[in-house]
Amino acid sequence: MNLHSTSGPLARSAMAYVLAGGRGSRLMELTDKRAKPAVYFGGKSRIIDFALSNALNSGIRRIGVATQYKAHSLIRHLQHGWNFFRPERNESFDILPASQRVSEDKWYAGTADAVFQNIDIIESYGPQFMVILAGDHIYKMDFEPMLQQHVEEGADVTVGCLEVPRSEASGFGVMAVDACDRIVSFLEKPADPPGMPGDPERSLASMGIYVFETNFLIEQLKRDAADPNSQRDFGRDVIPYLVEHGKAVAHRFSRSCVRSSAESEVYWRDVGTVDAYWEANVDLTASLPSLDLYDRNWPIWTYSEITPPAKFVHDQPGRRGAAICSLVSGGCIISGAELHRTLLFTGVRAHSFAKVRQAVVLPYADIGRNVRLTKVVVDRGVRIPDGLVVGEDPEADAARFRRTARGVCLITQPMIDRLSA
Ligand code: ADQ
Ligand code: ADP
Repeated sequence: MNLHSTSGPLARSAMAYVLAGGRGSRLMELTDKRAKPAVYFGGKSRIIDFALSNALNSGIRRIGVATQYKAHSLIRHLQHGWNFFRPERNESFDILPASQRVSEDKWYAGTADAVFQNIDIIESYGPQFMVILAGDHIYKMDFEPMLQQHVEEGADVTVGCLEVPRSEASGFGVMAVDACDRIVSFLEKPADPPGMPGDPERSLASMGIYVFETNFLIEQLKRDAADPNSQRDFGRDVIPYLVEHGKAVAHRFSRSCVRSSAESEVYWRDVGTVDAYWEANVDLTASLPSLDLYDRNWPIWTYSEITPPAKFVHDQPGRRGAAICSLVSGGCIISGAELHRTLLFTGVRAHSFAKVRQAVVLPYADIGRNVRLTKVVVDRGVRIPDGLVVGEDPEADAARFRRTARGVCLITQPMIDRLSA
């Protein structure tokens, strides 16, 4: 087939396949009940909404989401928020739980297997390209230029990549490229990651984003499945194989990948730890955050509950309902409480005389009277009892809550229940 004959945006003939099965165990109790892609982010969304919105905003109209670990909350969110695709317009949105489709006793072994087990569904739609995405990163990216590069280069696989400090690179697939950005080596999570030529303290890391021509991908997945030594993983098996035996090309994540945004730097975050999660959320309260959620040209689609507007009550000395440098979602009532650099998700209540600083408060939490919170993440629906103080005594915090090395406290309802037990 002559790929160059493809006309119009390539995204329209692509299917995005979002891998959303991993737990994200470094988020600790935040992922006790939900998979990482279902974790709330940014006041109104969940983490997976970023990858899905990127696909949609890029022009992709076929999407599959492979789920596995604790998928209930994720599946409910997808059903509520992402059910507007219409088959009569050649659109589709499929939730693909590991459901023993191929073999009776197996979940998805690795990320490649999570695609392999649904080959029949992919073939039934017949997309020309597959864009494989991870469902657990916060970023904005237009996939059309990546698809174009894939076709122009005649690549077997195109891998999205970005530069990271070498000290952090051992959590990634790390690659070396030639002068034309062809990948010449790929090491999955190397203990001692190689630096870049001319910049030894930085490494070129895979974003876990891959573009393939569909028929070629299916061929490779079948080959991989027949290899008894394979762990059935893109990063461990499929990509290293193609670097050695085929043509793998790096697509650099850069400003040109962010079609219509005024961001001064490219934004990509893993938010894989409580610290990173807290920081990325609190960063949004900055006067000019590096992630622009207000860009109407690149909306982050999500399921949003119908709520009344946020309400602020009381204006007396010591009892002002106020939020400074904060994000407050619909349905919140701030009654005589003061918020500073804080992000409230839907339906949070904050009661009189409470002082809340640098807090990320998930939906329907309730912050009692006289509570003082600093540097916290409060899980969904947690009822913080009157007078509780968190963030002022590291030892007391560590004994009662999940306190990180950077001094952020994660507060869940079982932790609160234990206080009075
Ligand atoms: P990791 O993110 O560590 O590295 P992995 O744990 O396989 O790789 O997760 C990739 C994505 O697939 C995640 O979104 C996860 O939720 C999902 N996933 C994991 N196992 C799954 C399964 N069995 N079924 C369905 N979904 C599953 C990868 C690459 C690295 C690259 C980093 C970038 O392997 O090379 O550098 O992503 O973050
Ligand atoms: P506190 O007394 O600690 O400030 P309350 O729970 O008593 O907190 O709530 C106080 C204020 O919040 C009420 O006086 C009212 O203004 C507002 N409020 C609470 N619930 C509602 C509601 N359902 N609709 C509108 N306003 C409400």
